[in-house]
Amino acid sequence: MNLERLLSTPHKRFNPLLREWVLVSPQRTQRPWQGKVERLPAPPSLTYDPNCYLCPGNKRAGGKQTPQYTGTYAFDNDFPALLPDVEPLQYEKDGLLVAQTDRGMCRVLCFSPRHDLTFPRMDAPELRGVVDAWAEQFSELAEIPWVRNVQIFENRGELMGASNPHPHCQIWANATLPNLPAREDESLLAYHSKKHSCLLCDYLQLEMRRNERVVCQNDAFAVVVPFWAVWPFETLVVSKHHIASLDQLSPAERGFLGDILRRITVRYDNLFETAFPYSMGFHQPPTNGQPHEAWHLHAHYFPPLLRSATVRKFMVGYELLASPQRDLTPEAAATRLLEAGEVHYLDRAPGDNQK
Ligand code: H2U
Ligand code: ZN
Repeated sequence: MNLERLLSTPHKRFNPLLREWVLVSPQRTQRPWQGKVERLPAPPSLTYDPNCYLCPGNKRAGGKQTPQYTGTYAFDNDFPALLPDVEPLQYEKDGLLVAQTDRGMCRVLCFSPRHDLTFPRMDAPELRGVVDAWAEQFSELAEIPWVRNVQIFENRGELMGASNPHPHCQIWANATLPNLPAREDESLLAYHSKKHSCLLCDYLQLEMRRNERVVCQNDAFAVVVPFWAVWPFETLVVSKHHIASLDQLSPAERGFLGDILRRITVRYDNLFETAFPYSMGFHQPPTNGQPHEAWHLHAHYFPPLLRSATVRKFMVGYELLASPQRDLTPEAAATRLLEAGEVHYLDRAPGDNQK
């Protein structure tokens, strides 16, 4: 059967990474909206903000001093969610009340000393510096014997809960596998043992052949709106080569990673001519010193905006009680992202409509 026949009718799509379904309701995109209208803050205009905890030379909330850094700057989170020295404790009552301590570390990585700079407007050396810092942080944390997962993630924008507009991400490393990396791990391993090939290699080949959801690509990475996307403009960044983690990237591939992330974030900003909010992050294999044949480096972007800079998708009723659901089809979202172009709207000359 042709996908066309599904595009105007309610249907379910399967997410092979999480092994769950998403409900797609394309007939519903025209529904009226009299609900919440978001007010996005104006992006910072100053290169240095004396009140920002992350600007060079300023005092942080915990009292420590941020140095006069010039490139990227990583530091231990002053308010960490995980602690490295916790007593190992287990609690269990009849298999119903189950708890245990988890050991971990949290870091913050500033992308740039410039308060007003965002990922889509960084130049190639600046982007390369961020990718190098990610790879370095991953390697350093993965080498700690008790660390099993290194989660690199960025919350961009107030709407996604970022506490500060200064360009930065967070890195949490802990001694157990969190829910979603654990589910991906199981799915990737199950696929690999059944088909003797890699789920994401096979998926990417399929997407490249069909060219229905590919947004952009370079020599080493491609960005697709996944067939099973939940968020309206969700994307998946997949390495073209079968590599498992950031530390395995060649120098050239590090450049290509910076390039592809800049290009997808330019497209995001161009969609509604706004600093497009999202949560993004990498998924990499468990850091247990084992080879991970089934694993394939990728990043997810989960942006909440739906039809304009002011109307967001809510994960509520049906999503909380039954299953994720979307109206806009992933194919329509990919077309919108393709049309958004790769010249950042703030960098266009006045009167220039070129994208
Ligand atoms: P988010 O913007 O994604 O919340 O990340 C900012 C992190 O920075 C947050 O986890 C930390 C917060 O705990 N932080 C410090 O460690 N020191 C500070 O002075 C301010 C913020
Ligand atoms: Zn700042």
